[in-house]
Amino acid sequence: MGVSTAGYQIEGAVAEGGRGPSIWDTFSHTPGRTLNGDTGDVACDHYHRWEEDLDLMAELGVGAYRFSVAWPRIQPDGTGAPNPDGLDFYDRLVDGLAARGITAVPTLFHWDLPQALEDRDGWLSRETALRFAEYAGHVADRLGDRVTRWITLNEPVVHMAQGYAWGTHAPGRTLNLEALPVAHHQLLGHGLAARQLRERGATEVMITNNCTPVSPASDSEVDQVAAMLYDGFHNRLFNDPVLTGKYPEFLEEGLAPVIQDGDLEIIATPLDALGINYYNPTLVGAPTSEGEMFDLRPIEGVPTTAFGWPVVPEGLHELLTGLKNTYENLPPVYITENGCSTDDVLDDQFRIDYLDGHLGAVKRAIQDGVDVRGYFVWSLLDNFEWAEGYSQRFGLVRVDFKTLTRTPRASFRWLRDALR
Ligand code: IFM
Repeated sequence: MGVSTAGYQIEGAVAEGGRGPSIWDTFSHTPGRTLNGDTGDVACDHYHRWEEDLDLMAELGVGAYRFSVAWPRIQPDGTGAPNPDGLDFYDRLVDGLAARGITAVPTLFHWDLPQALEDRDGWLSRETALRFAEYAGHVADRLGDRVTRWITLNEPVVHMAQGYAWGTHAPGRTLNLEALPVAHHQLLGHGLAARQLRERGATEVMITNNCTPVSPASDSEVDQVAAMLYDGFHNRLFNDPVLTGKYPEFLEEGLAPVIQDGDLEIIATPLDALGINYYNPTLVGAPTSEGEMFDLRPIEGVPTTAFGWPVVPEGLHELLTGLKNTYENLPPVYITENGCSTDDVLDDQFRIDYLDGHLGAVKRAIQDGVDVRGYFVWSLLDNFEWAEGYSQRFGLVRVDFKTLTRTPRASFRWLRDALR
């Protein structure tokens, strides 16, 4: 059991320790991009308060901490020699975790691409995949003597869709289907980085995919086709190539221009585990307007989180057993994120019920034969929720964003007691 966070969402200190600008600095400082113009400039100030945050984890009693390394701290321009101050920060963090008996599980890319790389076309360019592998090597050179479990990318589907197709996240491009190369280049970066990590002693390398079980809104053929397309773009575009070395057939033509010989072998470098982020299932119907491929429908009759996301614990059981049935060679699975946003309250019974329900779903999946090795709550702290700024509170621990005071919620005590 662990907790999960991400660099830009909690660290702050964007101009300290030699850090270079990331696409999220640029995006969040562009008027109109984030709710209330919120930025990650200070966030939870974890960069300075990391010891307090590690103490909270120790009190909670978790065995693992999934955090992300900010690429712009390690390579301010996205290339070249690593910045020692940046590496030092994560070095101290890893030592601090070890001192508290907590396993470090770093994610190497959680969306904060160095702006200098975006200026050279970001993940639309194959070059970024090569740079990512180089960066992974630098981080593993420093941390690989203590870290053996690594995550390459976080939710490449969200980065592609929101960042490059729809423009609702950094870098804010609106390329629609022209964003497809971003999928391939991220996956290539994953495969290349996995090899760098292995060469440096990593024993558990995984990618974290955001997955959702997809259902058609009705039995009609048009709804079923729409659901198949959505499943293809959201789930299979990222799971198939890493687990089977092939893209879904209907996407092969669109991806062909950027695929080079040998790429799929690199992408399918065997995984030691698959990271899954699950939040909710998706109900899909046929498009209602021209130019669309599908229409996402509300799921009626279930509670919704503060974000408006439907709460369906059974969806996690369905997802896990579905993965096992689909992929013969499914490696062990970690739930690398699961959690909910709630109102700004300390007595968050809603979160307790959410976590309890989802842990029950994981237990049933294990009983049904899925090899689930771990579960990370999203998130330890309230944090910068991307385009939604500070409006969505996901933390077991409340953060007062004026004073930066941390206050454990009822869910923190519930989990602590359960873990004891
Ligand atoms: O906050 C995000 C996280 O960065 C990626 N997965 C989903 C979370 C909640 O939206």
